[in-house]
Order: sequence, then structure tokens, then C-alpha cells
Amino acid sequence: MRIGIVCYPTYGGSGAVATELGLALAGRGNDVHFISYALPFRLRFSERVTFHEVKIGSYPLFEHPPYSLALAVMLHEVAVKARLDVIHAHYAIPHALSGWLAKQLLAEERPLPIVTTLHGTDITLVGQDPSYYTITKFSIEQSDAVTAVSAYLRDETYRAFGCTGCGIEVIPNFVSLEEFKPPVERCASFPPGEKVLMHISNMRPVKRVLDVVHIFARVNARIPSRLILVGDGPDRDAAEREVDKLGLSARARFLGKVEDVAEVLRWADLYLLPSQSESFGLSALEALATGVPVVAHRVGGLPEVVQHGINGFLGEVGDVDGLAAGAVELLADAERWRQASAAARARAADFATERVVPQYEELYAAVVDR
Ligand code: GMT
Repeated sequence: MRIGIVCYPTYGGSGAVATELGLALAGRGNDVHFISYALPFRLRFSERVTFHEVKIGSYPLFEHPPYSLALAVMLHEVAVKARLDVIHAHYAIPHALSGWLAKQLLAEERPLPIVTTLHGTDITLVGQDPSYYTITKFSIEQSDAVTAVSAYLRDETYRAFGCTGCGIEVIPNFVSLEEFKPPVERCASFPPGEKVLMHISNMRPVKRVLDVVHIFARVNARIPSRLILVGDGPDRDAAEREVDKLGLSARARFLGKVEDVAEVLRWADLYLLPSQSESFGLSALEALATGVPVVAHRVGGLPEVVQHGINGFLGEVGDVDGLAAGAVELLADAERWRQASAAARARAADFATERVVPQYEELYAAVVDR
């Protein structure tokens, strides 16, 4: 099939999922066209992948150039030139609406099915903002098919937007078990016996990065450890200041944005994701695939990924002491950690690329044949 994928190119889960999906679809013989305002951060060359950069016309009258319209025009242009069978919009705002507009532009010639995948903050935060609510509801309901990355997000969409007629299908995020896999041997960069705790995110407030620092401080007081923080965003400076204030600068490293998170994850003994809200937690799945147990909050879709007491620990939002205790329990006993690590890798297999990507292909075929 000829598939158009529209997503954010920035360092975050929805862009990562969209990009890995496109690459996997190309590897399975589909022609994939990415459309965005910049090259998606995880996009690597692939013979059957093409990137189309959205040109956003500017004019002195515009304080905010209308990206949604420029995107719609580009989607229509690519749909015509590349004879796209379907457009897959990742993250409802504004991608689902731009897809609907492109569909209208082509309507007199032929149908152009729009599949929308809901990723999280498009529903739980941004979409419920009064500035975007009605158009988010409209664009979801106008999509030819809608998926959500977790049952939690499907149910939250029904609760917050109605959309009960949409028949939202749950297709979870996925992970390459070849790319994300346990290390052959422990990373030699850290002193023997010390544990490595890790967090990867865009460090927005929803990620509660200060909790990461406070959990680490409590763990380090019991078990000599290191903290690796990957990514960048609005809360990074506050996290760095907190690390300094707690006298932990010698034990914490801020790597900034890293493309090859698979390699970095292989350094870790434990992954921390104490988010306020998390529709799925792609980074937690990638940690599990690496054999790294996960300590997180029992929120959103995380309980659909991390199995408390088996391959990780799930606690209540704000219970830093509780999450730290869970982390120590996983790290203090080598055999306990080994069992959790093996269970983490086994759990990740439930979300392997080979199991999930065909579900999207079946969905595309269903909307194209409709
Ligand atoms: O995690 C982020 O803040 C980025 C965000 C996004 O909108 O790109 O990620 C969302 O989509 C990911 C991929 O489906 C999910 O794994 C994340 O849980 C979700 N983030 C939130 O719900 C906060």
C-alpha cells in the first residue's frame, strides 16, 4: 500500500511511534510518505520511505502562520502525486483535521481514508483545552478509523469527548526486540556494585522530573547509584538545580537529547517514569525490552505495560518514598533483579513490532476497501 504518515518531528513518543511504524511498514513492502514541518528525529533512510517537508507560507499579517492549512495542502499534494491509499494522522491536533481537509480537497476525484491514532496529551491535556475541544471532537469523529495506544486512552476519549460512534480500536505501541535488547555484559563505565537509574523524556511538567531526582536521592542513600537523565525540556534546569542542591552532581549526568536511546538504555539497572499522566509510556516499554525493570506511577496506560511486582513497581502519584522503596527492593537483591529483568524482556515480547504492525496494515486495508 501507499501510506502517508503525518506526525510531529520532535523528541517525543508520538513522533517516535509514527516514525518506527513508517519504517516497519516500509520494511514490509509498503511505500511510506512522511509529511511534517521537519525531518522526524528517529527517521532513518529506507528505500521505500520519502519525506515531504511542509512549506509554511509567511506573511506580515500572520502572527502565527496557519500550519494546519499548509499541512492540509501538502497532504493533498502528496496524496495526488504519490497516489496515497490512506493517510495516517498521529496525534489528533492538528493532524486529524488537516487530514480531513485534504480528504475534502480530493473528494471530487476519489476517497482518501484518514486513520487517526490518539497518543495521549492530544486527549488528556491539549484536546480538552477550550481552544481545541470542539475541533478535536469533530476531527476524531470525521476520521475513517480511530485507534488509541491503550485501553485507558480509548476509555478517556469516550469519557471526555463522547465519540462513542467512532469504534476506537486499541493498537498498542510497539518495540523492536532486535534494536532494544539486554546488554551482552554490564557497562564498564560505572564502578562495580553501583546501580544505574535512568529517565528519558522531553522533561515537560507531566513527566515530574523532580520526582525522578528525589527517588534517586533516596535510593542512593541506601545503595550507591548513578542517575542518567536523557532528553531536554522545560523542567531540565529545575532538575539540574535540585541535583546540585542535594549534593548529587557527581552522581548524576544529564545527557540531553540522544538519538540512540537503545544503546543508552543498556547501561541501566532501573528505569524511572513517575509521570503525572501517561497514556502508554513508550520509554517504559523500551526499557522492558532492554531487560530493565520499571518504577512508575499507577496512572493511565502504564499498568497495561508494566506488571507491578513482576517486571517493575507501580506506586501512587507523589509517593516518592514508596517508589524509592520499590526501587530499592528491585535493586538490593541480585536474584530478585534478575527475575524482574527476565520478566521485563518477556513482557516486551507482547508488544513486538511483528505482532503490532500487522494490526495497522489490517486497519488500512479495511478502510481502503470500505
Ligand atoms: O510522552 C510525551 O510527553 C510525548 C507524548 C506525545 O504526545 O508525543 O507521548 C504520548 O505518546 C506516546 C506514544 O504513543 C505515549 O507512549 C506517551 O505515554 C504519551 N504521553 C502522555 O500521555 C503524557
